[in-house]
Amino acid sequence: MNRPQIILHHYPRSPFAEKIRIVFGLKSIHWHSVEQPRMAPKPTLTALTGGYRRIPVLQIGADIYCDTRCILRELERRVPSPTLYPLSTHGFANIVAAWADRDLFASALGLVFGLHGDRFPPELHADRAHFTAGRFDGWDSTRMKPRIPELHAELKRQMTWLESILRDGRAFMLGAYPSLADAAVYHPLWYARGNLGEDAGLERHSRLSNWMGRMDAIGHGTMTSLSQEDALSVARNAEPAAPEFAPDSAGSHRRGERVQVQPTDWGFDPVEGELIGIDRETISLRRDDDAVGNVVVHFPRDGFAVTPAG
Ligand SMILES: N[C@@H](CCC(=O)N[C@@H](CS)C(=O)NCC(=O)O)C(=O)O
Repeated sequence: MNRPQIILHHYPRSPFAEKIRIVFGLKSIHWHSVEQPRMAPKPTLTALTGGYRRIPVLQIGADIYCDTRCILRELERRVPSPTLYPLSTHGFANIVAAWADRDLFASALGLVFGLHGDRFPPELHADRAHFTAGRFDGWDSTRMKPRIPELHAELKRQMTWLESILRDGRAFMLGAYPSLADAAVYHPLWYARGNLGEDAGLERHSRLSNWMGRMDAIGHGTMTSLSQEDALSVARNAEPAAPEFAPDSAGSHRRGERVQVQPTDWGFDPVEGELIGIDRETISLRRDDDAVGNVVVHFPRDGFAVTPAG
């Protein structure tokens, strides 16, 4: 039987994409890489998603998974071993990941934009200003510059916490095996190290530096490049799978209603479609698109708002 292609839409320098790539390594996954621009417009990506432009996006046939939380849930379902939640670490791993994706990422990003904002082209600054609609300052180098000392202190404090977790000699954040917590802590530090070098201050935390070395060694699995056009035809030639939803957790939402789904933190482009399912973890919308035909777009509940379309 042919295994469905696992396609990642991403760009090399994206930290959230690195969170997924390292999980490909952890699970020894063979995947297809579609490189997308780091700024809007991203016409092939938004043809698949219906407007969502953040990176990364996972595509499996005509199923489109937005946001790393939703992507990882699907990867864990399809490739359960080795698990992202070894030895019942589900709750801890998710809590650490929520902190890393938000707080650790915000200090790493703020410091990169504060220290090196002038390295980025004006178009990128304009794009990120639109992207955040002034509600998240991390990508704003003018606002970040005066905060550099505070951001340095914050990142140092966060790295000290992580160093102290590793003090008992454990190999990974939650014990002997790598988990979601490791992937989530890794991506902001990978981004800080890649952009700030020694200024990131990792070398001053020897256990954390060694842990980074162990994470680097995990790699990205094996990868084949795919063109944006080929990814669109994969979607056109596939039918969306029929997902399962947990009963009794749809709240006031009804299957079949037209809704809008929108991130609540940054990148507020809404996606409209027919609600085909919703539960505590996932929101799934059907869309019919001229370029890609019938697709189902999946989002996590966490960090997304669902409202009636209108
Ligand atoms: N919560 C989202 C965050 C995704 C995110 O913010 N990605 C950044 C790149 S690392 C982005 O989309 N930046 C704007 C862009 O690339 O156009 C996730 O977990 O996927």
